[in-house]
Amino acid sequence: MDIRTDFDKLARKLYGRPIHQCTSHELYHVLLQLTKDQLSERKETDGDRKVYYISAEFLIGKLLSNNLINLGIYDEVEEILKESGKSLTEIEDEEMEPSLGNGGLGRLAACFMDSIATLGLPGSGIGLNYHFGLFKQVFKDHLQTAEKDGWINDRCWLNKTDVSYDIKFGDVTVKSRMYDIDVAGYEKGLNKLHLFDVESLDESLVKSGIDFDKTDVLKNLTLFLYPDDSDEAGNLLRIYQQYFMVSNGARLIIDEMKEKGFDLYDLHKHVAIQINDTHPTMVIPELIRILTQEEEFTMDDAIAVVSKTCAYTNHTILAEALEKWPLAYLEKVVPVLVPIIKELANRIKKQHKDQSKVWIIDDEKRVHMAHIDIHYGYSVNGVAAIHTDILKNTELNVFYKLYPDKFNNKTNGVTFRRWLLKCNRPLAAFLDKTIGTDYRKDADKLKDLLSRKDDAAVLRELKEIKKTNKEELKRFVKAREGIDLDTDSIFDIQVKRLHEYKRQQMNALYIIHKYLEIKGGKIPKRPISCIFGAKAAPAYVIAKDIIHLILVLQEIINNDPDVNKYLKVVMVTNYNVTYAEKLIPACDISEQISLASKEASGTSNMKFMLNGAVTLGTDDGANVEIHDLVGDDNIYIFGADSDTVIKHYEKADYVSKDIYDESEVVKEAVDFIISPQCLKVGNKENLERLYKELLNKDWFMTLLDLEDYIKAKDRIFADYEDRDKWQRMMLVNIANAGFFSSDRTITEYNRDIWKL
Ligand code: 26V
Repeated sequence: MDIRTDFDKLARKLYGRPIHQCTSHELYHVLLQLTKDQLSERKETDGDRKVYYISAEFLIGKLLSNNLINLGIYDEVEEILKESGKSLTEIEDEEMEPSLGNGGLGRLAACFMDSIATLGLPGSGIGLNYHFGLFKQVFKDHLQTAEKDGWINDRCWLNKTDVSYDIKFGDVTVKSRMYDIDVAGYEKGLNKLHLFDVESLDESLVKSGIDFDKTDVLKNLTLFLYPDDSDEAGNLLRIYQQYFMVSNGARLIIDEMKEKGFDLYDLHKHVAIQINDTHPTMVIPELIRILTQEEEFTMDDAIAVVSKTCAYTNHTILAEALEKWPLAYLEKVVPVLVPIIKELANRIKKQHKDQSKVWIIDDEKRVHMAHIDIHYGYSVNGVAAIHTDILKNTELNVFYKLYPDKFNNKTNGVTFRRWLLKCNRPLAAFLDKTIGTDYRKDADKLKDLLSRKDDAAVLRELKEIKKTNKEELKRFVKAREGIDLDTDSIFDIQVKRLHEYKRQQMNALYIIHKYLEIKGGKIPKRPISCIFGAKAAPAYVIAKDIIHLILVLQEIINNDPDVNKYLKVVMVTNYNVTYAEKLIPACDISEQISLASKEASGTSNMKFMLNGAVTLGTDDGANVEIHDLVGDDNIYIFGADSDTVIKHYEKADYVSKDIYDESEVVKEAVDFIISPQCLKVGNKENLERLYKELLNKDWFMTLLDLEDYIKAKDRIFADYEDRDKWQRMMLVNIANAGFFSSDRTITEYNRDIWKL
């Protein structure tokens, strides 16, 4: 049967009406069902060796369009809807986006699942079924507030399975339930994302905002992703979550081994477990526990087998983000694991008596989760070349000396299905027409575009596509934020989690600088729209202050008739995958301005590049590799390099106040934060705290790079006026983006680590 017949039949069956008489709400339901039926016709990819990608986050985004693309029925469905006077975009609005991730790390896991499926590799994702995900960001009085973000209903992609386990904690036993989401590969392949939930969960525990009783684990365990960990109860809950995830995962893996008739002593021959950051680290002691206590392995055998099965990916060098759980917390939540962890720790301590840096349990009785992974895993990888180098040479140097062969780099990637074919249909159609469709399966083929870099018609078309996408974003922003964007202005966009090291505050200081310049009569050649999207962790005070400053600037600048013709500021509400899909194709300038050495990779930099934006960034993370690929002429790099920054930290010789005192431009911008104008709109407490932080601490060296940033930004704005040059830069960036396909990344993981 064909799609048209199935679609119509299903509409009549579910709603007793033909397609053209159904509402968007009804049609979403019909298409969900139709797609699920199609997915169920694909056979799950299987094999004698399988990877399990365990991650606390899978930021999957909406799935309808993506599934339609990967099933190869998008165009047909779009056509059928069009004939009935409906649009797929409207129908997509009916889908809820699950916010099962914080940012890059979670989105990477989702891109990896897409590539694993597309490449036909046997592999499952293992994670948690958070009912309210992260949080929904709402701005009130120029401040971020958090609300719950529900997504689970009878119209979501979850399929209930009959897999359930009893998970025993120190004080309570919890019954789990596994839910699956099908992950379709492009044209072929089907894999499963397994999300574990608590049977006894009680959503009504959440009263106002995102507050809830943190002590009642039976009812709260999977309510939220990373609940506020600023207090002990929040921290304990994270440990409950992590153990719940890995214990379910370990049981599932062992059950699948047994079902296939494999010997558990051969676990490492049939299974690779990729540990996504340290959140799933307890899978190592948990597997050892199960094998020794339930399967009669000796400790030596269990450790040997598990160590050959688990591989660890590091996603950050920030010390505060590397998990160290107090042993006392683990004793409280997972007492059964503590003897195993102690045994693992003792073995290391005995081997490395004088090297306390590599111990698993430190003098303060804290368990260093990454150390478990490095000692008892067979692979340690960073996520971009510079990041892996810093791990080897600095942060994890003692471990690198012990295990040089374990360390390897896997530069991140993004799936081109979502970040090109889905989010930028005009560009995909243009590429199909200009270089053929091979790039869809072999991203390197984008290079064929390079031969057209002096073709005026091609360049003109690229410009028109950007304009179309800017108009689309303008409509979206108007509807969501009530703000008017000028599509002739330069769209300068910074979207990512709010963190001081990512330096949204530096971007804000530039905006102040430009505002003051315009007020002083220096009018830019072309209007500029500065767009931000970022959520701040609810307990991260300075991050919320930075959001406050941006919202205050938005209010002042957008309402100043002298300025708003030339400069606009938009902080979009509740930035998520859906918003990213609108922002990225419309972007001219991609802001990637982290303090060099601190951004492990970044992945929005890759998405922006692929969609024809030009990077303005520091030599950090994957920017370094973008720079290598496109050359000096097609990227704007500024600021101190990572060696300089690392030296400043070593010598502790960075004093932001000195820079402030020496530079009039810096002083003027920083002082504006506590100017009467800002204080009239914003809160004294928030603004003063941020001002003082910049002057007295500035741990992430914002002021160090500010002047250079201003210069680079003025240079990039000037170059934008050379329209030919700019369009050629767009083309060169798109053509070189093939390296950043997650298909390439997963091919490398498989070649070097999983060997499926
Ligand atoms: C976590 C936390 C939590 C506590 C407070 C401070 C803090 C700071 C950073 C983090 C990041 C945790 C790991 C993470 O999300 N890393 C991101 O992983 C992406 C995918 O590899 C990568 O592109 C980003 O550069 C990296 O920041």
